[in-house]
Amino acid sequence: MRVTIVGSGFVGATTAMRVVQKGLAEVVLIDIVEGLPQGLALDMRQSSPVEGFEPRIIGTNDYADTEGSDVIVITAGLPRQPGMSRMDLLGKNAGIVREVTEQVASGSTEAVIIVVTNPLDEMTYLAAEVSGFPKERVMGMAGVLDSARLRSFIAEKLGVSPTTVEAMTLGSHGEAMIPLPGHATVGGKPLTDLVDEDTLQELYERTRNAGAEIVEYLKKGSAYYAPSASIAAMVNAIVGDTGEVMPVCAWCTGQYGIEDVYVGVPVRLGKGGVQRIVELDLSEQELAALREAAEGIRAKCADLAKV
Ligand code: TXD
Repeated sequence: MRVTIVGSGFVGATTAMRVVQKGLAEVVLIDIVEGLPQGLALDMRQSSPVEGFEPRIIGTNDYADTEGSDVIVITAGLPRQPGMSRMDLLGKNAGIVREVTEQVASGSTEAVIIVVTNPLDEMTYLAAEVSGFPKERVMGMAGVLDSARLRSFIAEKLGVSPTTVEAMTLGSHGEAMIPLPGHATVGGKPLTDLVDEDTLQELYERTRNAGAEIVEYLKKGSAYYAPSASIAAMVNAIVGDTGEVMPVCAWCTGQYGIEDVYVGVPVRLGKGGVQRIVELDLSEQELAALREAAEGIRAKCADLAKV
């Protein structure tokens, strides 16, 4: 199995490290900056005897080296600066995502693409359009991260291990995410039995702003440890054909009454990408919010034609 990671910045590099360290696949790390992916890959290879991993990792600036990849992760682009919204990034990153998708897709026509670059939903749509790949082989990473953030905040609030917390968010990435209180559990107990409504809202609010909270601290650049962990979980599901259900930015074809648009929904992830969109029992309110998020994304994707 071969995974190409386009963009060797913070998210790309930490993802590469996680993928080889977990032994999931060999990795090709590529960037426009000469020497950067080569240096990082060399450094990571030198950690292999200590960490005890075997997969090959190379760094390159040449797309010929990425040929025959099974999974392509697109992280190339500019990260948000303090005060910058994800939409501010649209124009800048659309050009980059268009260019890298054209180059990487032609040599790996059977690959599954995971888009990470922001604004996530729109960049996922763009990569699908530019690659011409079947939509089930192009998806975006956001829901796993938003859900992980919510799960970690719940665990902190209740003073329990984060491994005992299950929760899922759907919809658009970030500010427009939709938490599903009815599907959140702590040690198997419904979250709604353990915290009051105010606490629930406080947890959701913090999750919505989680990316911005980190950007404010870091000043330069945005989060990468939780994002790369989330990407690696998706790579694991695809290369290992695990069939795990995860919230992913996926192309809907009528599920939840939503058609022909990318939006965050639970999917069964495995060989070949999105194997099925899972239709959960949602409340009227959640369903309405999901449809609204989908229409918001549809409108922003139409803006792509103008940039
Ligand atoms: O949940 C999510 N989807 C996200 C998204 C979570 C975290 C970060 N998110 C977005 O990922 C973020 O807003 C950015 O749009 C991307 C990458 O974030 P990262 O923090 O890794 O940014 P860096 O460190 O600036 O790295 C970007 C790299 C950098 O090395 C550039 O040289 C490279 O992208 N780059 C390119 N590589 C190849 N080809 C081209 N054209 C190119 N342009 C820039």
